[in-house]
Amino acid sequence: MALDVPERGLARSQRGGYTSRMSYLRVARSRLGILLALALVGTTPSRSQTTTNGYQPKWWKEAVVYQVYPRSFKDSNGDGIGDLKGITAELDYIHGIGVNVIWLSPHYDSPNADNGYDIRDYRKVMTEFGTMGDFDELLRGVKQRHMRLVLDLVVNHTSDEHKWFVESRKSKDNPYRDYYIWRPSKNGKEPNNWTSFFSGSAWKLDPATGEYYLHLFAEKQPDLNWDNPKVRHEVYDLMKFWLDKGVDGFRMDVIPFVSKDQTFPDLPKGAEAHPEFIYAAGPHLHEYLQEMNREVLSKYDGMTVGEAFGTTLDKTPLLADERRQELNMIFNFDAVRINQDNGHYRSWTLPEFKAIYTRQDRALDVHTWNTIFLSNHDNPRVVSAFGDDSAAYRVTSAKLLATMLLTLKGTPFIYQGDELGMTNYPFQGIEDFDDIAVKNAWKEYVVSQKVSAADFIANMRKTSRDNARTPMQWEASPNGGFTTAAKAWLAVNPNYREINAKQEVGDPNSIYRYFGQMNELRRKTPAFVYGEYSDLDPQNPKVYAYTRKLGEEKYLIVLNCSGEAVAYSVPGGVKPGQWVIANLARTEEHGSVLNLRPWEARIYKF
Ligand code: TEU
Ligand code: CA
Repeated sequence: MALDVPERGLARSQRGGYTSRMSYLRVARSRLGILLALALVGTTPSRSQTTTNGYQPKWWKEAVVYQVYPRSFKDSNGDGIGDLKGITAELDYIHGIGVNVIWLSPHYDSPNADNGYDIRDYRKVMTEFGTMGDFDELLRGVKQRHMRLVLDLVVNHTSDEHKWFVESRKSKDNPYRDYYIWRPSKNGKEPNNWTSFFSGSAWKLDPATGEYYLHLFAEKQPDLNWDNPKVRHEVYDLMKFWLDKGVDGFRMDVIPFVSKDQTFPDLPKGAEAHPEFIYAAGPHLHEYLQEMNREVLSKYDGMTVGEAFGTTLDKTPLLADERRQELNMIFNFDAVRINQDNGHYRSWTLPEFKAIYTRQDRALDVHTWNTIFLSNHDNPRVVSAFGDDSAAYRVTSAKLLATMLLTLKGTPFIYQGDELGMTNYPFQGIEDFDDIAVKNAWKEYVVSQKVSAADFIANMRKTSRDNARTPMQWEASPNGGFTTAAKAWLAVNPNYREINAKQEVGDPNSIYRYFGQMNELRRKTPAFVYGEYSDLDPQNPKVYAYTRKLGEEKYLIVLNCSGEAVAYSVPGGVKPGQWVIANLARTEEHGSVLNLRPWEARIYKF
């Protein structure tokens, strides 16, 4: 039934800004809508929603999300590992960035083969992170500050220590056998040539029954069999368990991979380098997501964002067009991975980068919402990858990236530490890394294929996920104030003496404070959320200049994405009084030429 997405969480979404002005009306309208729809069962319900620039307003379209990677956020008990109490203690710090949603990377019981993305018990908190009581306290603290909490839903696979898998591997007739994907060998080898993202075959021979199980990630992350309805209902139940506690939705880990072609053909020739495009194209994906929506999501006012690795832009509406009732939005990898191909660093140009956002804008209509992100726990630090992390330009370029992130079209995601301008880590050798992806790749490339260790490390210094996983830098004390232990689980970046939260919270010119200003500006500027996007100068190799227009309001965002001064001509010019914000001291310029300093970002309003 084409009932509008339930608005019953609206009472919670009245956070000021332009949402609140409309919310009474919307509550009234949605109740009326339900009555009307009930009265009109069998006829086509009419949709008389107020739209903004064609978009249906939703709280999650207007939100700014902050991702917390609990292991590296803050250690409260001196064991060297971040924990839930540590997050609760710093909620004011997070609130001070001006964000309104927190996405928590996995906090569930896990043996940590992949830092919590290998779950042993979906209803238990990881012992190192605390207790369910600590979780409830965190959730309360988030709500008290009028923020929302979104969890990581990792259900393409579990840990091999999950009780389902412990049972499943015991025998071919175990009741849990069909919870996972088991196949006999083919001609004495693996069932097909699928590869794992963490090196080697995606199949592992299990001695107990002499069959192979599928694992698209680590051996300790067996893939669940979503074609088994019991598995799907287990997932729906655990989702309800957390939603009923009051969490506000999910980020869904590699969600397009859940449906597999159970005939398991080999990867076609040419597809081997990027198997994600095959893995994301399973036959029942949309059927399962629509079922999940019907059974769970449609009953809550949560938000969902699918990590859609392997989903091409043309397929995005299949997952996120609101009329299809699957997910609210997805992460598209084109921008964040512009600088690497399959883990290998590649150089890129600004016109290539800008073209991605224009393509996204053209491919997605008013029914499909987008996300904007340039970093997370799987990618290098944003300022190192997209800005300039040298002493001269780190602060300015990090602020430029904040300006961009918060004014492009889509819900922005900020990764912890990026609000401080934290940088990549100066890795020297393999012993500096923790990530299973790096360790397995070392065995594959350096040990087996004799790739030079120096080349391997040089590449990982630019691309490794551990760059983003080093602990948060809270202050200038040992270990950056992350822990009182002698050693953190992963070394703190030695630049913590200059780059840390204590310094930045107290400095009105810091990156942290600039994020706060930009978020405040965004909150009162619907044009940055719903406004039309237009790239003014796609071929310019140094300047990214675009407009966001909503009704009579038009904003110009000019970003000098280079370390050189650039004289940039604005069509029509700018006048005194049109300046809104900049990442460097304001210069009184008007006329048609803007003299932009290196990494300068400015916003004007027309
Ligand atoms: O990531 C999956 C993913 O698509 C990649 O970013 C992947 O991490 C990378 O290609 C490997 O080098 C998700 C999680 O975000 C990641 O942390 C997990 O390791 C992975 O799924 C498995 O759960
Ligand atoms: Ca701890």
